[in-house]
Amino acid sequence: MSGRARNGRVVVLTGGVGGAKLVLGLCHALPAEQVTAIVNTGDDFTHLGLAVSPDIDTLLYTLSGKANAAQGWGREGETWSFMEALRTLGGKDWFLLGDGDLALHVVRTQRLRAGERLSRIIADFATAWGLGAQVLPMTDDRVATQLETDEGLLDFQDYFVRRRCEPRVRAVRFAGAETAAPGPGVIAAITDPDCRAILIAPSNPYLSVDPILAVPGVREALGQACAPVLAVSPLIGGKAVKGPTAKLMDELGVETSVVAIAEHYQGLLDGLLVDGGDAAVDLGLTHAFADTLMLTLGDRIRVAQAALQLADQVRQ
Ligand code: FO1
Repeated sequence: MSGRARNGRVVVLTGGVGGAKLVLGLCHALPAEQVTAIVNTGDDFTHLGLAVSPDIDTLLYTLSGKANAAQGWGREGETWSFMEALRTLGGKDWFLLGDGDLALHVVRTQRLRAGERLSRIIADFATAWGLGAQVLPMTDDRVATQLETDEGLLDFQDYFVRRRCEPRVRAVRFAGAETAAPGPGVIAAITDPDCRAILIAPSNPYLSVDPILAVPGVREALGQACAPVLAVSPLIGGKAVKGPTAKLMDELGVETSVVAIAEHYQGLLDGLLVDGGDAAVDLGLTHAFADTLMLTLGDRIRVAQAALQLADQVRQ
């Protein structure tokens, strides 16, 4: 492999909380300008008339040092006057919008209504907050993740936040995906000949990564990429760190194991970074082991470096 490629860009397909940790680690392991995050927008929805983009915002907050690390979403030091006032008026209060967070939604909504593209707006937010990394929405078109459940068809945030992932899921849909176009820069980033590695973040494969893969052209571009495609397993010792991954896998009739993760991404991957707790498995795929739990910044950098090392190994 050429030195040029080793120094090239790293592209990450990511959802919110877990993925943002890996992207932050990469921004410390490399010059942040070499990192491109292609972000799930299937969770986006309109709430109280405002356009909310949870995964993109989690990336923006995490990379700009504004994230509420304990919560995983929203801003550190947030205040909640808006929610308190909303409750006194009987407004919908199941989805918490902090006062500072609200600014992002208001500006995004106003600019979208004026006809601007989501990708342009997010690029401007990233510049305003001094981000080195590129944050690219998977699409500027509307793709809505929906869950077929025992309570009927639920929109993503209805299922995830309002119903706390309690309904049993039978299938996951990405409404609008068939006619969506990849966001500006998405295909170019994946097929860039100078790209060093394409990483699939340890985000929920079914809810956070699959919507990105459902955008026409993305899978094909991954198949044509010059760079190796690697995933970081979202499981640790056969369990999900946080969120509904294990419950969902169970409900979809998939064994909660790293083997199932490898099978899920079959045909896409050149390698898989697996947690050390999942060591005794035969994956039929190039893989490496690392402690993939990302509690501290040091952990995030370590996992990023382990993923890059595996990518460079696969390329040789
Ligand atoms: N997650 C929650 O569990 N409860 C909330 O009230 C909530 C509000 C919220 C507001 C803005 C935002 O950007 C994200 C928010 N999230 C909330 C997180 C989010 O809905 C999910 O974590 C993601 O969509 C899943 O990746």
